[in-house]
Amino acid sequence: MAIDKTWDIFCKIVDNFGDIGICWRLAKQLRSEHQLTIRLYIDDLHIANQLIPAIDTSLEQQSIEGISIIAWHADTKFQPAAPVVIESFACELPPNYLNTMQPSTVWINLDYLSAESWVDDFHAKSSKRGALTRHFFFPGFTPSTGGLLREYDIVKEQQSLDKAAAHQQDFWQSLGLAPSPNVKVSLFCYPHAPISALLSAMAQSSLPISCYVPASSILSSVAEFFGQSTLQIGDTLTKQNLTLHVIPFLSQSDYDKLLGCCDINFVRGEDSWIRAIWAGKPFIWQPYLQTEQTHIKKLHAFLDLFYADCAATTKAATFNLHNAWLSEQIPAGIWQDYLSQLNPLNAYNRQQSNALAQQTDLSTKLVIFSEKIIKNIFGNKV
Ligand code: TRH
Repeated sequence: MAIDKTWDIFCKIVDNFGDIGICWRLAKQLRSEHQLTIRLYIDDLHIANQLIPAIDTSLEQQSIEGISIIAWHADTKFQPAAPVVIESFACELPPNYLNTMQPSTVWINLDYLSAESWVDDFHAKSSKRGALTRHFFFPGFTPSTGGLLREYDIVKEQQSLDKAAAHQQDFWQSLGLAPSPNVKVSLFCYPHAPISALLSAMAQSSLPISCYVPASSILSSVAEFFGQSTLQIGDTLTKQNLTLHVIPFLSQSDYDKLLGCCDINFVRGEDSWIRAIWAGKPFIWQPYLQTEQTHIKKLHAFLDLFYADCAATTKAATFNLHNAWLSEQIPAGIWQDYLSQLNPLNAYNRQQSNALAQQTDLSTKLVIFSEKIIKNIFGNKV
């Protein structure tokens, strides 16, 4: 029996860029590293366009970087389901597509990432829906989960960027900036974070800080801190020991470079969080706000797992800054303590990045998982 290596991925953009950010990376990796044919259904091409600038929002179907991108709306005429279907983040497959699925279709719900211990038990469970079976695939940090989204060479690339001053210089120049000798901080966060308190702590730092802010919904808070009504891409502002640069919203690969070129990365949600891990630099993660303090549980589960073997002083400085970032205040002392731990944190995060990169990555696990199910159904006929 010939194997059809087509996979369908469904992406519903709830808000922000995480859903499409993850689906786009996954689609590209499944194609380039696993030679699969990918049809990516996206429900909001306009938001996707900000992350994938090559998208023509007027087209129903188009091919970008070898991925077939299809507009998903109420009138979409679906082709028969591919042998493997990824429903990202429980986005609910449309009924007229579900009708084309067979009992043998491998239907995988790709869930959100969490470091909580329950993930190990829930990963790879399944439930029946009529004649169909829906499998629950949970990304995670331990070998018994679905793993982390990681391209084959990303860690190596980030580490060589770290050693190559000339490549870093090229990157800064591409943004119209000179390389800075200061402590370099990238800032990507939700608008409810205590942004003004952080900038104020940076301004009072004992070390000079260069902060890089990709254009996003936080610019009005940043403008307010500097007493401006608006900010433009390309603006540079200074206050005491802080110099802040407003940079464009970058391509995903340039954003990776920004993370690799900075000394501290403030990241959020899911995808930028994972990228900060692969950058191997100290980072502060702001989880996506959820009800019932779920995001705080998620943050603490991650900090406990990731920093389990970290020296007590370094760990305390890291936990304190994360907790302050979730609150309304960042006392200057907490920021200063964190700065004093940059060297040990750098070494520790690099080591953790290397250790996690030894585990099988999420796309490979998805492929192994689906092949196993197909073998169970068809036996040696495939
Ligand atoms: O945008 P987010 O807040 O996405 C969130 C989370 O994924 C959350 O879990 C989910 O529930 C919610 O969406 C719906 O943060 P995240 O996940 O980091 O996604 C941002 C994407 O934007 C990521 O792919 C990196 C990318 N990015 C760039 O490409 N260029 C940039 O300049 C920046 C700042 C980000």
